[in-house]
Amino acid sequence: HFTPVKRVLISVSDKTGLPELGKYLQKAGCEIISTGGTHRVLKEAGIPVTDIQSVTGNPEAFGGRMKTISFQIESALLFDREKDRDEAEALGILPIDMVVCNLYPFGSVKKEGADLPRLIENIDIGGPTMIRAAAKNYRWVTTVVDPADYRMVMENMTAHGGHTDLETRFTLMRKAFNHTADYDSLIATTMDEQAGEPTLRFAFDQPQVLRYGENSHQKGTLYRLRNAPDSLCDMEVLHGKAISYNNMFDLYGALEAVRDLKNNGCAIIKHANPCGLSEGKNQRKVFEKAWAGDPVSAFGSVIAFNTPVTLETAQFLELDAKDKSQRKFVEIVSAPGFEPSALDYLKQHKNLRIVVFDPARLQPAHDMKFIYNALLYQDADRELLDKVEYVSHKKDPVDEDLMRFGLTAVRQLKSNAICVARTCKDGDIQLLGMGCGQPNRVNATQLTLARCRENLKNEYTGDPDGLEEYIRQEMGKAVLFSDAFFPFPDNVELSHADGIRTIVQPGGSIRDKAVIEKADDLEMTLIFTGMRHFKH
Ligand code: 93A
Repeated sequence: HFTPVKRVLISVSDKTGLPELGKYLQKAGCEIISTGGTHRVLKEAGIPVTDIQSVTGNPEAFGGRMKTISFQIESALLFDREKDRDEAEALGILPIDMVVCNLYPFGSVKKEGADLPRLIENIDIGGPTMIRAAAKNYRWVTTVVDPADYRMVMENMTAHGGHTDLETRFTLMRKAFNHTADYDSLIATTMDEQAGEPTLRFAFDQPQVLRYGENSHQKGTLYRLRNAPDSLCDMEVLHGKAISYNNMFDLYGALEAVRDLKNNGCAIIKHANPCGLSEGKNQRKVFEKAWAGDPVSAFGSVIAFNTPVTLETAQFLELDAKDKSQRKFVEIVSAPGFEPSALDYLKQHKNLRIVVFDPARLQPAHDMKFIYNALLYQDADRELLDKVEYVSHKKDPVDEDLMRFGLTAVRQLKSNAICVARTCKDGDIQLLGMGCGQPNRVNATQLTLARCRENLKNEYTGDPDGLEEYIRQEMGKAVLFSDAFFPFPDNVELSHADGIRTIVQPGGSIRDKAVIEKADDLEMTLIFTGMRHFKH
């Protein structure tokens, strides 16, 4: 399974690490064959090189379009070292044992905005031909397409007395075919773009088999988008049980919810929806406020912070409480980092997944849903609002931070979505209630208002007779947000009945006028953002 590396063809556009590799091969006693530019760099490093032309028997022609493409080179890479031995000898073909090749930089010139002729000039033909020939013959030939692999290849040769092993050649062969497939995909999609008929070609790799899919009768796997600079797959799991399908989806929701929050932010997620959300100066207090958003649902939730977690914050979970019923069990705690003492504290819970991921990294460009062999594709919903389009006559201003917070929350909730947010006495901002995933918007409003009432009741410490008044006062200071327009004035009336005085919604209904009139009658402030945030 070991093949000696005696003759090596090097033809690279990216010259990174080339002299080091050349020197190593020279020392190992290899003959190096090389094309024009590569030849020059090797020669400057004092490495003897066989000119490609002396092997092909032809000149480099047509401005470099014909360098390696030839009967001689492809034969030397392709012939079966057992079956074709005599034929190769009769034809005077000497084997080439290793190809080191990386391609014309089509991707980089595209990024630079190259025009079609320049793009075309940067389509490599000879390189992929050699790479594919060598990769096909991996039983004998080593294919190296990435300068990052030079060290590994040199180490492999050193370990095996100048030979490479079959397993390594197989790995490099897979990499080679993926490399040429990616390269051709990029060319094909670029040409489709040029024709105004854009195609999508995504490749996913590094499969991680999950415990199961959304439910135990479904299989589930997590794949990473190949060559993406960053991915949620790159999160660090410091502790706990294996991550499941639902965990991943909820974690994405948690990170999205907390990404655009200011100061210390905390999101508590159930079924991808934030049932608790808060931002403010003190992380522990913010955590408490998020938890108070729905203290029942917070059990078994996925939680994300946008700042490193302190011990004080972690201790809110009371994982060491003597009375076990007081311990707050959650599925995941994710943050950009953890104080060592906080980490030790959280590790007390053996199943809790502790994840390191900074939500600021989350910059999704794509949003996709796979529906029966069809792909629904759109840009990710990253915007909040351009400008406020309409403010009713009352014009009670909504604080800028509360506005951003409420819109962030309602954008992250499944439609139809309503939520109420408020600025607390200490300046922190809190999601007071939410209702989402309802076909009927009135129901979403009812759920939200009921949750707000419940939460205000929970926090109220005064005389029972004063509760209603307290609720009205607090609701009056809060703001109700809707992800889409109100088709009828009914939601305005409902909100008003529970003390809400300010509503933010996109507007755009044919009955906007009736909705505005109702708000005016009830002396409420109505703000239109002009931007809908449906989420399915
Ligand atoms: O124009 S090509 O498609 N024709 C060829 O025959 C050929 N052989 C190698 N491009 C060809 N190459 C490519 O040239 C390699 O893939 C590599 O990217 C580049 C190296 O050229 P140089 O050594 O002259 O810098």
